[in-house]
Amino acid sequence: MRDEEKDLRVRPGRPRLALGALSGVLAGFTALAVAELAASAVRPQSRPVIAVGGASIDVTPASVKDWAIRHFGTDDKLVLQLGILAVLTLLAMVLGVLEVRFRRAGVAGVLVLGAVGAAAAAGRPDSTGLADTLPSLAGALAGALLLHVLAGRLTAVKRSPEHGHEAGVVPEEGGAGSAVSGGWDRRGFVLAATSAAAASAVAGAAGRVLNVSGDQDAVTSRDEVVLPRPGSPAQPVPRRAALRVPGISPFVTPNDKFYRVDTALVVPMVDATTWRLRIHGKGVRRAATYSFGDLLGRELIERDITLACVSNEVGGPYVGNARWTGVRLADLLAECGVRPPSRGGPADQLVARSVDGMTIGSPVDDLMDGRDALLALGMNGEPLPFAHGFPVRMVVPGLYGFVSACKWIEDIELTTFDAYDPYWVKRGWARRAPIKTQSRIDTPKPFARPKAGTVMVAGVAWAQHRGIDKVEVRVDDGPWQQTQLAAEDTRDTWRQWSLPWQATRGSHTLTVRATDRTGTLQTGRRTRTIPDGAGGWHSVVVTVD
Ligand SMILES: Nc1nc2c(c(=O)[nH]1)N[C@H]1C(S)=C(S)[C@@H](COP(=O)(O)O)O[C@H]1N2
Ligand SMILES: [Mo]
Repeated sequence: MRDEEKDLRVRPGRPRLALGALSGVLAGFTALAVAELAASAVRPQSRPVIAVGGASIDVTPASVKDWAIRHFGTDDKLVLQLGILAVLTLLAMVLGVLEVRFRRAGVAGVLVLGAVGAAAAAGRPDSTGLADTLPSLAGALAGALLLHVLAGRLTAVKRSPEHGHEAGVVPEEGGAGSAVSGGWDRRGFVLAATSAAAASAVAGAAGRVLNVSGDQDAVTSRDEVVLPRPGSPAQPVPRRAALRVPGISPFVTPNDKFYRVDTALVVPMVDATTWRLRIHGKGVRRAATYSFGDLLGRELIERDITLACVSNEVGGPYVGNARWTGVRLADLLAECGVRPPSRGGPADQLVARSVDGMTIGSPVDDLMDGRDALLALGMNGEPLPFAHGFPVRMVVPGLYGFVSACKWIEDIELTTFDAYDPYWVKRGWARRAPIKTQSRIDTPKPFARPKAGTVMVAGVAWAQHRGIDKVEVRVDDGPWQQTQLAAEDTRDTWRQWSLPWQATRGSHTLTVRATDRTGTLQTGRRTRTIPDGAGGWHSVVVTVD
């Protein structure tokens, strides 16, 4: 910088700090757009927001995660991504201002953010290596460059072509039509900003399209799956298993209504034609690898199984019932020479690993005790939806999803509970988590205002693999009244119940409790979801008019 320019440089006033903030936001936008485009050459999961989001899910304490699931449900991931974008926007504004105020500080900040994104991407459990850092690095470089250029325009001291004097000496901010004024290059700034914005929009849109079309092989492979007729079909659902009470959960949960709980910010899109499942580990005498075709060619069994999430609060929505088609996991394990500990096998834990690096551990004894532990390929008559684990997932009656229901499974390792803690266990959840007997009032809804007279109280109760034998409802502090149970489908499914209640005017509390087939009454002791599932009775307060 020439001395005269240094002398003439003016301290940026408020308007230019605002434009600095805008420059920061533009640089951030450019960085994300370039990263989007770069990710299409690597993989969608390597995008910085996804990588940082995934990493933050992994380091989030179990209680916070549980809170997020409770409050945002299946939208928790959207909320997380919007949160990250909001934080990034704020940081970008600050870095933009810093860059105008103290040259290079903002640019350095952008590069640091890029390094954070790159580190997060490389550290993801499903990372493919250094290539995953490319989108963050390319994005940060582009963002840093743009910020440097824009801040340069904002602090430029230039000769004004029209007036032929140093712009810096013009005291007030830009008069209309002057290219340079108040110590900044207005025309240059507008030109750089608009062209960068336009180029980024194009790059970002192109990247998005490429990232989506990269999933086409997976979509095609799913479209082409024809599920053979199961060799061992499920018995038809008894007609009287489904009560006709308005507001009760449908006996079979439709796929698009089935709850979804997982850590995947981007649903893994797996191509079934290249998918493989490996079974190996302790006590596996014949390690084996299966293709999707191998599994489809085996005898398929079809079973109704109710799946429940350990994060489901008393009365919560994270439970669903579906008809699953798949292969019996115990057969596959036996083929590989696996013996359960009860028959002298050395491995007491089966760890399932998914393509996105999730690990889920189940007791080998449970999987091989005769229950219908499945490697499921089908859900309610169609191939698994991508969000529910296509091409293959585990489903085990009687165990919470986090210790049994690995989606997008690609590896099964036999090990011991002593030797390995899977994902959720590392985060404070239980190693073993059989389903707790639970019941839920579906109707009336909390704070409903039914009319006095007969009000149908109805809902579902579940104790998978034990079965439900009794459901009782209490009005206020009255006696427990036995409800009418719908027919049982199987002991692995939930059971509907109903009670016609002669409702009297005023506010009332309805409470439900179930008894399972072992004779055990659902505990009334309220416990948190962590570490092994919520306990307690579900209550609903209604006002009868
Ligand atoms: N790969 C993978 N599998 C997973 C999970 C996950 O986060 N990743 N979450 C588990 C949990 S906690 C539950 S409750 C079930 C939920 O299955 P669903 O989303 O199909 O209802 O999937 C299980 N399988
Ligand atoms: Mo779960």
